Amino acid sequence: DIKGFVFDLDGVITDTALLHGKAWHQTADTVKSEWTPELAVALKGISRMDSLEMILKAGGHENDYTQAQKEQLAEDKNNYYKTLISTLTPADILPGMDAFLKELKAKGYHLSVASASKNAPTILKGLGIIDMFDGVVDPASLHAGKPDPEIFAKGAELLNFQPNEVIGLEDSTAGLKSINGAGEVSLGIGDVQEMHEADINFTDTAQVSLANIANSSYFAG
Ligand code: G16
Ligand code: MG
Repeated sequence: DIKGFVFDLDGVITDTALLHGKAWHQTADTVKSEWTPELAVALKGISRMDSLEMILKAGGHENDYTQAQKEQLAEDKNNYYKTLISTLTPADILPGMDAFLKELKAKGYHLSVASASKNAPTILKGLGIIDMFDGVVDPASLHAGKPDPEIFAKGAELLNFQPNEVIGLEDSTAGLKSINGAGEVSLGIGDVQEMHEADINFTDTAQVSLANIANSSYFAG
């Protein structure tokens, strides 16, 4: 029986990818790597330092910076990103997700967040929904980020549920691998092709509801 839901944040609850992209674009310009839409997609769900490495690599600059310089670049990105997320309000919750969260709370499900973002609590507060969650996984506590199963396993542990008692929601392939590796039911939001490893797939957040989940081929098929 499903008792809880573990939510990715960026791309599932709100679209911070646009804001991450804006900030990383500036970093890419600084280090003279080309900023492309493909790179923006590849960074979804990837931790801050791993994202920086991918941006440096894109321009062949991975050996041009010391560790201290890399940490400074990541800090500069995060400072700019923090000014961007300071403007978030409940209006920035993705379509359908506010109603879905309310539906889950009304039915007594327990909820947690498995985001790679160290800024997740700030974002959830801005969106006005932090109180709906029983726990937020601290990404600083992880040995490995997505696609490793650890973050979604911890999301279920926070709720004291077994992996097969929760549904994990994700919009990134790295995140889906984490959910599947943890042995949870995976719900992928996005392109069918990109989300083909998901147990349940919806192309848009607006389609996510308990009724549509129950009617999916995974549960009703
Ligand atoms: C998010 C974004 C990633 C970002 C990561 C870390 O993951 O998708 O692009 O690099 O968080 O964010 P921060 O720099 O704020 O710690 P998720 O897991 O919420 O999709
Ligand atoms: Mg995401």
